[in-house]
Amino acid sequence: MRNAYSKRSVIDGINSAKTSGTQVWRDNLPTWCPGCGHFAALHGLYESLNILKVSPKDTVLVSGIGCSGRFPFFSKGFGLHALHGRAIPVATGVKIANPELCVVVVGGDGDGVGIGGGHFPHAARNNLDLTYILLDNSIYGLTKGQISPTSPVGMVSATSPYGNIAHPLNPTTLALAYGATFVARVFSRERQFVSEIVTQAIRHQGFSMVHVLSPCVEFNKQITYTSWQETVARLPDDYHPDDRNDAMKLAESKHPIHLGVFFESNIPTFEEEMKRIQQKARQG
Ligand SMILES: Cc1ncc(C[n+]2csc(CCOP(=O)(O)OP(=O)(O)O)c2C)c(N)n1
Ligand code: SF4
Ligand SMILES: [Mg+2]
Repeated sequence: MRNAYSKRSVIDGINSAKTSGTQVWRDNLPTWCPGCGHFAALHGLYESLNILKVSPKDTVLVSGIGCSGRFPFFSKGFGLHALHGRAIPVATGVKIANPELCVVVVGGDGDGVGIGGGHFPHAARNNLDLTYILLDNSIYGLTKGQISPTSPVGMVSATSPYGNIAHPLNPTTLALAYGATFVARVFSRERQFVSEIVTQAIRHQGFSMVHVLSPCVEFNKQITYTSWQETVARLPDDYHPDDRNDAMKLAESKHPIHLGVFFESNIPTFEEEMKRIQQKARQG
């Protein structure tokens, strides 16, 4: 599998990125390991912002800590590298201070459903107009390979030499249960699809969550491009993402792991409600 990410293919990837029309978004070259799933997610985000014609001056990328947390360093626009697990509250402050900004939150599985797991439900239930890109590699990548809240039972890692005994959380079903108004899952091998779905997520008015299956090629030897490739499948063509219970059933499936938009609904955002209450208060 690693052969697919030879030095040549990395150079080809960089060259094709140079001609993809996303130059406006690129800053420093990513320092991730060659083949890391986070590359496709980053490029998918560049493409989405390009498609939506959002300018860097109107964009804020807020991240937590982790390999995933390095997004703001590799993108133009404003960026905040927050504390571990605290990207969502920081992004909440940014969005409330200036609702005109396009605010994208990026974090890992450890960051978002481990240490930061208490913030995710509240941003979702409040329907803040944020896009949350959750990069799930089922491991703590930056700290070199400890089990995370999405690691499967039995997984051997630096902190589980005899196999993980805790049951994994599923970020997609969590987002649905928390009341997120746009919930999707993608696989970082499919960059075009990543950018299509992230574009829809940013367009969505309200809290959108994109769960990205994003392999850590360095430290996770169990959850890999190959293992996911063998298990993923697009949602059925006739599926309509308008029923939370139907979405939950499909999002729970492990064979296959479905990809696509599970759920979307349009209700007032937190910012709209805040404006309404401010007007009411002014009227006395
Ligand atoms: C308060 C705090 N606790 C622990 C750490 C150490 N730490 C840094 S990144 C990380 C886990 C990152 O894993 P994940 O969020 O899955 O991101 P990945 O690196 O896999 O993309 C941990 C435990 C920290 N920086 N701050
Ligand atoms: S350690 Fe894993 S998550 Fe971090 S850059 Fe390398 S492959 Fe990616
Ligand atoms: Mg991780």
